[in-house]
Amino acid sequence: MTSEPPKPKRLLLVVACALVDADGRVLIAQRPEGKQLAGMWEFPGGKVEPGETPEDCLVRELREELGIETKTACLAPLTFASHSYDDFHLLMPLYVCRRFWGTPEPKEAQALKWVRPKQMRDYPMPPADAPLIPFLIDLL
Ligand code: 9L3
Ligand code: MG
Repeated sequence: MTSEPPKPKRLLLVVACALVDADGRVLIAQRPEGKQLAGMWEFPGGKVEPGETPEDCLVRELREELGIETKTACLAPLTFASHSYDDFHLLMPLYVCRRFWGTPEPKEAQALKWVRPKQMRDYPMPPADAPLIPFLIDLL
């Protein structure tokens, strides 16, 4: 009997952002109840929609989720997360943003926290986000 080859997984492109304040702290957001990975702390961001660049997507997501404005030129790519979930493979570039307008507010019922990169280890993060912490520790 021959076994079936593994089914190719759907590829999901999500973009995330390390928003950095004047003090070198980074904003993390807690995924709300009812969502996948509820309760975990993540870098804000979301799925790239058809026709969007990753930078366009982040400008939109930061506006929708946090009510802040930034510009694509204020987003610097830092590294790339890649994680295989059971049903899809997630590719997630991480950008750093130090210049934005407004004060982040939880527009989607998520809790928000400004933390130093080393403190992030105390917060449960999704498996795609956790490996990004050392990059922020080195950068900041
Ligand atoms: N995800 C992981 N880390 C992040 C973000 C923004 C998203 N920093 C994962 C969680 C979901 C998927 O990407 O599996 C889609 O995210 P959302 O649209 O549910 O926020
Ligand atoms: Mg999101």
